Amino acid sequence: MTRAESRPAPQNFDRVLSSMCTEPHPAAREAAVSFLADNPGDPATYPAVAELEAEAVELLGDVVGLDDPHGYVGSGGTEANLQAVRAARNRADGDVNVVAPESAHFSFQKAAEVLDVELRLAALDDDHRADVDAVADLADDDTALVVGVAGTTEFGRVDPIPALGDVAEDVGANLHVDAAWGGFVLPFTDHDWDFADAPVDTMTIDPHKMGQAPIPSGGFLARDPETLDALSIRTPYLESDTQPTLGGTRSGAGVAGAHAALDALWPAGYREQYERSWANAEFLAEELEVRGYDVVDPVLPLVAADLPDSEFEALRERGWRISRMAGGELRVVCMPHVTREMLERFLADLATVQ
Ligand code: 0PR
Repeated sequence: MTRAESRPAPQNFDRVLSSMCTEPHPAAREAAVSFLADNPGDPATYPAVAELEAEAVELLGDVVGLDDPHGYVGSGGTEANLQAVRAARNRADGDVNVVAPESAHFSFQKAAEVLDVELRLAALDDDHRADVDAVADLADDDTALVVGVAGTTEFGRVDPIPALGDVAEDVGANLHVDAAWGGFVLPFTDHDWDFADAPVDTMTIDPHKMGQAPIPSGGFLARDPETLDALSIRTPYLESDTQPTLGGTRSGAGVAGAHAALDALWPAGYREQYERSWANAEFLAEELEVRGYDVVDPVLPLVAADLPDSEFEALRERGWRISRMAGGELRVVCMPHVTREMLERFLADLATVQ
């Protein structure tokens, strides 16, 4: 066998229920391949990809209710969350803290460690959302950033963003919304979550999750140019003077892929996808309930349910890519590649292991 023949094939998505990533839109895949060698980190040498990035940021602004967005396409949610913490820290004086709900993604722990900032985690309410009183109790004059999550990683919950904005204003802190996963479905719901709904300063929204862009493609957005100024480092030997990004050399594939996905899908394609995903989540939640499982009612297209270990293991043995949350619940993320037929096959397999 040659080395090429023995090389593992890329993941087939037919049984992937555990991922917040998905197959890229065909136009995004094609754009990514053609921009593989372009470096958005050096816009003077690679102006075409820089233009695509500026357009992608404008389109992301439309998604999140921001007329004049400032930001960039980065490596993903971890980088954007870290940059939000960094911008808030750089704009404040002295030792600062960040207040986030316990449901916040673990990337905030990485950010706190890298930036040497205290992270205070607030308790949740009965529906897995940030408890505003608990956040207010933890926030003080040294709080540089209050974090809300719009589409939590484990249960797909939406924190009360406007109320968190009030807390942030009371203590003079920035408000960051982590919509890494939820950002491409929330525009089609009634939730208050974006720059138009609350005094949001910064936001994470990842094209490489629900946005159907290839990996790596993350979004970091800010309301004010001063936020990017607070992140900017001088770049003496490049034609451009400063860089607000964390990465230096960055992925042209990610930028071009994000641009192509947004161009093809915003808004009608994303709306259709949201409606399909939501219908699938409701279907799965109902079918699991009928079969006697405890289901956490979905709010966005993500279903969590209790599943005995033996059944979980048996399903994994059948090739289902499923995962458990910290509390032990099975989480099924109704991503674009998750079709009704796929869920029906999953339920049929579940019946045989029950
Ligand atoms: N913010 C939220 C709300 C997230 O859910 C995630 C990742 C991040 C930030 C960090 O984003 P990056 O991973 O892009 O840095 N949430 C997914 C999760 O933990 C990541 C993931 C994606 C995990 C695909 C597995 C997988 O197959 O579930």
